[in-house]
Amino acid sequence: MAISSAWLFFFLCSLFLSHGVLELEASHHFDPNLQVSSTTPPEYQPHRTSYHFQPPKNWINDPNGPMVYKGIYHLMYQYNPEGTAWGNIVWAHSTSTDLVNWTPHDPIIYPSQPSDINGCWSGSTTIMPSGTPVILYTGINPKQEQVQNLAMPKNLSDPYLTEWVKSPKNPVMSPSPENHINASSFRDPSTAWLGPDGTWRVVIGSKTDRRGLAILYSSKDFVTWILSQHPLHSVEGNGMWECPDFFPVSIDSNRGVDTSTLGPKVKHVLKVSLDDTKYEYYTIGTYDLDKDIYVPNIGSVESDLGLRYDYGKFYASKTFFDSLKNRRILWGWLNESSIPDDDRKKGWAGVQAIPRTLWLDKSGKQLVQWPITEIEMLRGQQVNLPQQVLKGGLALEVSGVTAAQADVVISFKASDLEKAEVLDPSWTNPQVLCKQKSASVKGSLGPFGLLVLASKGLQEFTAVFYRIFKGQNKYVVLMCSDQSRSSLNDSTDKANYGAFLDVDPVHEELSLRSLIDHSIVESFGGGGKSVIAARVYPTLAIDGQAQLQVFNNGTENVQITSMSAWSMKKALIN
Ligand code: DQQ
Repeated sequence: MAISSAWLFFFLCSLFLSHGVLELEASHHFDPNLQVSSTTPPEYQPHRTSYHFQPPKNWINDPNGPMVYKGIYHLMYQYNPEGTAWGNIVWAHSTSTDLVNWTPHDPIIYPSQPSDINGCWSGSTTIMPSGTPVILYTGINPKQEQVQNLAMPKNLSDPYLTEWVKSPKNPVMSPSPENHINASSFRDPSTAWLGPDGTWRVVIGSKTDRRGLAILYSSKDFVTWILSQHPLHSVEGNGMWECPDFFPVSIDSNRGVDTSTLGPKVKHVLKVSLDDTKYEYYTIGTYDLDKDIYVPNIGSVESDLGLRYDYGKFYASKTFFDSLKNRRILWGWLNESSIPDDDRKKGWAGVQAIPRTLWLDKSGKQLVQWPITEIEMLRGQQVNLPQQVLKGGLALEVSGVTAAQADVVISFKASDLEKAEVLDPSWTNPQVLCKQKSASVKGSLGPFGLLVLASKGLQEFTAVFYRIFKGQNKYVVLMCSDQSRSSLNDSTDKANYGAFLDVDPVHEELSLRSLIDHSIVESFGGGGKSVIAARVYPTLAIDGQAQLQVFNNGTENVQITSMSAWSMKKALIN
């Protein structure tokens, strides 16, 4: 551990270098050449991940139908077997006994009948009361309409469920002139839930003009579905809702509950993935089964004023109830921030975030997420820093860990809170604030946090940090993930991400955990109250050349109350 002399260099350089943000469209790419660009990925790949889920090659996007069946975890996902851009989509399939190491199987759903001949898009699994899983997924029919299809396992005694059969009744839900459903915006069935009235309900993402919709269907037998008179919920102005997820959370415990659980002990969560922005929002509210409507709590909204699972690059997520360990687990897709041609050269694009356990915070105001504990089985060599004061303007290098493949946990305590900068009331957007006040912009209480995937001379680094501001009646904590200096490759998207963190620095320490995996920095602030995932492509800070530092670029001292970092082992993935 040594005080980094490079810190001053980084700070001075940053005054002169541009922090321009190149926003890449995070949507599916449609380049026809890249849709069939499959090659053998090069042997040496500094950006390939070691413990995040990905197939050996090609494009992946949304997680589909995650579940546990007969003790085996299943993950299906949108996959292009032929190229490194979105296209030719099938449901690829892997299984695991620990959610960390994964075995690949053949795709289970691919175009084979009229109702999905032009594509097998996202969907979900529902576990029947008998224990049998069934899949509802979106198919694209010969008229390019989006319809919903049903599939069942062929052999229930096979815990790996490698073969599935499609219902001869497909499609089981379709747009028509009578039902006024928009045929090009009708997709991504959720996990269904069963009411005490013996009726199944499911929501499908849609829109009418600019109104985002969670269209509701009901069924007694899971085959014949009836469109409800009204959606479960809808909001004017935010466009197409993709991948809706609707589930209960316990109000007095961290334990997950089955998707059909109702009653006074639960609140409900509706998450929507906004096609327009490629961000996800969730609300917490109340589900009235008799009226079949969901009403978000007052102030809980699907917009930038509302809550997100992740304030970085994270999309098309889906939860499932893990009946083995009574927890709800969240999967989400981390898209690339590189240009499609770089994806073609490396032979793959897209990874899944580390599965996260998710529950309702004791305040009832938001969800909390934490990496599944199983991931800790990969922790190897551990390094700790002793408690100490980190003076303003200084950085410490943490040596002895594989900094490109690590799990880092740190806590800070700030004492001179009265010296915090005053929060301008117009600073309401945390991402904009993190863009304006990047890691190199000196403050008073902050920026302090981690420099990860840092090169020796700090020509490259990703900074994950906090700033504390004095708000009107309380202190406000800003969490940022600053990618603006993450790579010397200027073609990548280096947008900064930010979130406000609901932690009171007067009484609480500020904890931060970052999972670093070559081209992924997944950071959990305040024990998982705000989460930011980023994709970065260093050119110097790779493998053994990457460094980890703790830094304080504020004028005031902060205390490091605890810090541990682990080298992470490689998982056996596909
Ligand atoms: N991806 C799928 C769609 C979904 C979108 C297609 C979200 O079903 O709406 O690959 O990323």
